[in-house]
Amino acid sequence: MKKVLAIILGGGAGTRLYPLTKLRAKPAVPLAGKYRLIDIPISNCINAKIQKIYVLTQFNSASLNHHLTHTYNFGPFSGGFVEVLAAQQTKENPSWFQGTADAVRQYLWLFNEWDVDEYLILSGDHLYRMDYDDFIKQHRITGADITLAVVPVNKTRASCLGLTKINNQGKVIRFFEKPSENELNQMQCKSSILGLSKEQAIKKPYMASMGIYVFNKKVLTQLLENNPEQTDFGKEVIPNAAVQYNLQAYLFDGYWEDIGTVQAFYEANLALNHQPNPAFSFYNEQSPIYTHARYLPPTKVFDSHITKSMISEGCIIKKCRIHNSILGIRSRIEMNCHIEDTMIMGADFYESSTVNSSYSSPKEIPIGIGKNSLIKHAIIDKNARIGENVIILNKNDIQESSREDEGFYICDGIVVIIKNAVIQSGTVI
Ligand code: ADQ
Ligand code: ADP
Repeated sequence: MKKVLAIILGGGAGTRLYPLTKLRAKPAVPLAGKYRLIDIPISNCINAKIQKIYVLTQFNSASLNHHLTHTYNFGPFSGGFVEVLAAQQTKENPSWFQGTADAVRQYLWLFNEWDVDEYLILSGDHLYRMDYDDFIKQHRITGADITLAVVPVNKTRASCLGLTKINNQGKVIRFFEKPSENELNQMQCKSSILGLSKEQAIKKPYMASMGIYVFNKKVLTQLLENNPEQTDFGKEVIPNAAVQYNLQAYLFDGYWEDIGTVQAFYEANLALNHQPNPAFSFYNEQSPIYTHARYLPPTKVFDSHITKSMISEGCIIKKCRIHNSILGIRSRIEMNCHIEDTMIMGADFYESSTVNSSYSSPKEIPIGIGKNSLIKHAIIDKNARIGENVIILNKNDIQESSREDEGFYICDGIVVIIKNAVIQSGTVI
């Protein structure tokens, strides 16, 4: 795997995950209480012994750099690295990345300096565990120019993804990005071709692209240099490559979720609490998910009732009821709170005890959740200061609302309290 260079697409403008991307690049969005989105593809790479990793992002946020430099150190003799490449203006390219393929094209000069055989192109906002080693081995065995990972899906999911039509040899002969109803009818596959069982093939007759590709180095270079007008892999590069090149499909049959929208992100996080077998598990010693090792103290819980929840390190929880929720690192929950179906991302630091004991002025609301508060169906971003007796449950059942100056948004009916926001005592949302 020394001959593979991984390129992670870290996100465009970040609008679909806004306001979680207000103060950070998408790859740095916290996940499951103690991880960041970027930890998923990077861990999959490390577990497959791929150690040359670039992350392409639209803006180079401090939290992303901080996280990567403090987390991924391969040592001086391994040749491994994780580096962020942000979109930059040059004479030739006066604009930001125009799309996924354009993002890769703008740094092709750098990628081509590496003596590698393949580029592994990955998305930065997916939750899955995949053996890239097996993926690349299949690419080499079949002698493909490009291999794309595909998952079987049903009709509902199919229209939001790129769909493939595969022949008996596993070759992709057509590709439609997010097909219309008409196009969808032409894209049903005999899914059993790639080794799916008959029942699965009937339930999920479409083979969707996961937006994950292995390209032979020369092929990607030709495709991007010869077609400068093509700026997106799914919309342009892959559909055209299916006509000209040997494009193979690699079947992935595990859990895979694109968590690039607020709703998908919220649901995938809370699904981690599912019992007995959550669809995705962080408890896998063979292929662990890595993150920043923080040396935080154990969580302290006093007289609380906590069910079906994940509590990260360094939290302080007093006399509360918590159900189906995730508490991120350094979360602080004061007395008599009731928290349900909620993701609390925690805090980047601890405050001194003087701040914590004082509620005398609005500025002094401490980080965390103040006493007697009720929070349901919400995301509370890092370092938020929620006062006492606050109620957050989307009382008017609003689907979308932007109240940034009041410290929150409502996205798909989920209240999202912005990072560093201050919510005054007694507020009802
Ligand atoms: P989408 O997810 O809709 O479809 P896109 O929005 O282009 O495609 O995002 C792909 C990945 O690239 C995401 O991780 C995104 O954050 C990142 N990205 C987007 N624009 C970027 C930019 N300008 N710079 C850097 N990174 C950027 C794609 C495929 C479909 C496939 C789905 C699977 O096009 O065929 O089915 O992924 O989720
Ligand atoms: P994480 O634990 O989320 O991986 P860190 O705890 O290392 O990250 O810090 C996250 C960010 O918070 C860093 O950018 C750091 O500089 C910032 N930070 C740490 N302590 C404080 C503080 N007391 N006040 C403000 N920002 C802080």
